[in-house]
Amino acid sequence: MDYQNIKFEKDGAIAILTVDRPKALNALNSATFHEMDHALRSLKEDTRALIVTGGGDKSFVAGADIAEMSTISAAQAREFSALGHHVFASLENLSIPTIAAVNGFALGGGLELALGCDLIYASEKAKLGVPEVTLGVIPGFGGTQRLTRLLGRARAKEMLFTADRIDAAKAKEIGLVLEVLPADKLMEHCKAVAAKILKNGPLAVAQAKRVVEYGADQDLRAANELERQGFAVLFGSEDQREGMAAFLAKRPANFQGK
Ligand code: DAK
Repeated sequence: MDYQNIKFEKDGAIAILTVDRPKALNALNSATFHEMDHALRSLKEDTRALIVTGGGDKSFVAGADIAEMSTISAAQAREFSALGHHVFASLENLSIPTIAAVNGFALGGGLELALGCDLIYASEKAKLGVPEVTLGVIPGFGGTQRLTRLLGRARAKEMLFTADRIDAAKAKEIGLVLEVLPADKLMEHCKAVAAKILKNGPLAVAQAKRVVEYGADQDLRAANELERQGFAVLFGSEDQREGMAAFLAKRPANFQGK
């Protein structure tokens, strides 16, 4: 597929998906969602981490495309919402770690995109918010729920009700982003985090992601059962043998993801 709205590149084992419509501050229209869906489906086994960012120097993603949304019917809105939900769920369900490099505006659907990633890092220039109520709607791609799970009800409501655009420092203070970096160091930092993860057992990282994701929505007893299962499954892997043998032999582990 020839992409018009995204860039999809590889840097070793790291894939980089750039939403690239700088003229519209990388707003997400249906075509962009379809391209993202295609890109995520095309990921091969040699890709071990994914970084998502925005093209140009101003914006991560400034939301769903308001021009496209402005005239759609309720039925089309349901379709559009389903498409966004599908793409963000695909992102969330990837077994590899995903990192949002928030390089500028992350508003509405843009913040929802970042929330679909495992780790969020932001540039000092980033501005984050959910301004949907200023448009007479609410987030439609899972943002109300992911934001609440990440920040708790009160902070999520504050952001949703006020539509405030918060800066990166405030976003870090409330736990929305993990670290704030100078703009020109953001990608370097995200790649360094990915590289650190790549040294670890890929099956173990995937299990850690799975049990956190699925466990977070369950009670502690059920969630701990998930952990036990994940733990046990890894003892059937070559990586577990290799990781522990390497420790005992005082050498670095050579994980094969098997
Ligand atoms: N959609 C379409 N175009 C956008 C856009 C957006 N979200 N954001 C910016 N643009 C376009 C602008 O229209 C402008 O285009 P031209 O006029 O040059 O043709 C160009 O990008 C540059 O923007 P500005 O000239 O406005 O640039 P500024 O630096 O002055 O301002 C800004 C930057 C990010 C503060 C401003 O552009 C802005 O406020 N943008 C809108 C931010 C926003 O409200 N985002 C949330 C969108 S709502 C649902 C599904 C999804 C959703 C809800 C329901 N269902 C189906 C139920 C989600 C909704 C959203 O994400």
